[in-house]
Amino acid sequence: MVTNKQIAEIFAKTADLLEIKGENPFKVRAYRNAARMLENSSKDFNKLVKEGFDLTKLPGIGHDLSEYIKEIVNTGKFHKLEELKKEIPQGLIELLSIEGLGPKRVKLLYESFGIKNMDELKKYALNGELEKLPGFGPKLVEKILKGVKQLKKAGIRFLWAEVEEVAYELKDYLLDFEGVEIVDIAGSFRRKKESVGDLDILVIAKDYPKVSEYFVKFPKVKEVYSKGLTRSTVFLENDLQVDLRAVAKESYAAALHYFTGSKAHNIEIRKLAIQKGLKINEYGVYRGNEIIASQTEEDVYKSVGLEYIEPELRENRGEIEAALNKSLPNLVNKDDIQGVFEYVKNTKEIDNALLNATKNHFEYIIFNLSENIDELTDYIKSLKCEIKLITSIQTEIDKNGEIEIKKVFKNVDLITGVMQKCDLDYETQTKRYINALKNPYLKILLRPSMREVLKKEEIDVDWELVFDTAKQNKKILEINSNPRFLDLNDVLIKKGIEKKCMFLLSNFKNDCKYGLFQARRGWCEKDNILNTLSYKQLKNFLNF
Ligand code: DGT
Ligand code: CA
Ligand code: CA
Repeated sequence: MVTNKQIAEIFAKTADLLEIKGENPFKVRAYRNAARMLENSSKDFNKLVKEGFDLTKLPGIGHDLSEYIKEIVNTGKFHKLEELKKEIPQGLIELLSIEGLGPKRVKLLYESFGIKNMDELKKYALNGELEKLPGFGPKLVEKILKGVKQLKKAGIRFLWAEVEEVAYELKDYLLDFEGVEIVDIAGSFRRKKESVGDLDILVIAKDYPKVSEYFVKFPKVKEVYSKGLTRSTVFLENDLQVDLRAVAKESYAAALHYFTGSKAHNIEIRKLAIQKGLKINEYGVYRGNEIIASQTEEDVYKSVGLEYIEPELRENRGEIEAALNKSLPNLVNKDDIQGVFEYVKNTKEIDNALLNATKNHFEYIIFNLSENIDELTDYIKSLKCEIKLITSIQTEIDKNGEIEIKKVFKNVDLITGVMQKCDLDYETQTKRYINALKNPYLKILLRPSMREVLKKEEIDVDWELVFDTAKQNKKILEINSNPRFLDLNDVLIKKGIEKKCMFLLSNFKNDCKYGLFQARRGWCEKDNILNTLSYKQLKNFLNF
């Protein structure tokens, strides 16, 4: 359901972006007027559209505006705004959320200095250039700087892999302190979410004030934001926020559960507790005033009638129903992996992959080659080892969904494919995917949705149909382990699993751990992952 306010916001945003773009002021004003009209109207536009009411009968609504409102009610989106968002740099749009900066000023900043994002804005604010612009006094510049700082703190997210090292370093640092018994990193970090907003650390310690003193002296702390009796917050050098909380021993399981989240998961658990006449909060599970579960998280779940739910699943995406029905997935583990898929570009990378596979006792390696193919296939063929070596050639898939192979290669077992970047509409793009997945030569689709974590959304196609087609044609979809891509994402993996698709967990720097987290967040069991098969099973499945 779309509210009047949401429609108004879409029009107001459209007006802002048109103004930044320097469009005709009349057009800009028309959108602003439409926004105001919607906000002040006592009519429910969502309802009117759904009832098929002719909006042009209302004062001040012409044919165009009526169509726009219908579009927004029916699709939740406005194509003109979507187009503008593509045209105008994202950073420029973000500048609008800084207090004191409207579209006129953002436009002026862009035209005067080419400022396109917060970092550039900050630079010009600090070097004194900003104050030279008409209307930009020292007060405004100060306000802008404050706004930049707040927004950066509120808005930035980090890749999980980007905070991994410092997170564990900080954990070890805390554990080193006398009297610290337990340290756990909870929050999205524990749920292995591809990106994290901040770190939520829990400690059990004899003397929390002393631990807190020690915590803020961690060498990578840049700024101490607060230091309280049970909670302290700092910012690290890279602007990552870290919250440290002291927890009493008797509350630890409940606290760990609460601060692991997600919030949506917690809310559902709390509802279950209420149904059972219990109360759950970060201090414990209570019946009346008595704590009834506190030793482990298993106890917390048991108290509300559930099996233990792995942190990766705690997103309120069906895990609670599954735990009630005892149908939770048995998530894939690192130990289930029998062989690896490696992107290799030269013989050194091949040697590395071989060493790594030997160390991990893997049965086979699939080498994915995209360049120097003749040289590398010869090299692979010349290697003498116990490990079974499989070669795949990476092809590009063109805008029609056809694979491009420049020549016939010898000693090749498999063909993989990546979609070339093509701007196509939803229908055409879907057809292209379907066509590619029906190609008898293609076995594995790499980087299936072309996404980038925090940067680029997955491609917009009919995923249900794509998964159905992949399943019917026995095509494999990659779960890419590069923490920048993690393609497919967790939500799509889960959809694919419901369609019984098979996924390949590829390696990144000789390791698939980030992809494994993603696979687990997408509810993958062992049987959903191609490279948990033995070599014999694999050969059979892929038919090479
Ligand atoms: P992030 O930091 O944005 O990547 O995501 P989280 O999940 O780490 O969220 P954060 O840091 O805001 O809070 C940590 C956990 O604390 C969260 O996962 C669940 C819990 N929590 C926070 N606020 C609330 C709340 O209002 N209600 C409930 N039930 N739990 C909350
Ligand atoms: Ca967090
Ligand atoms: Ca937090």
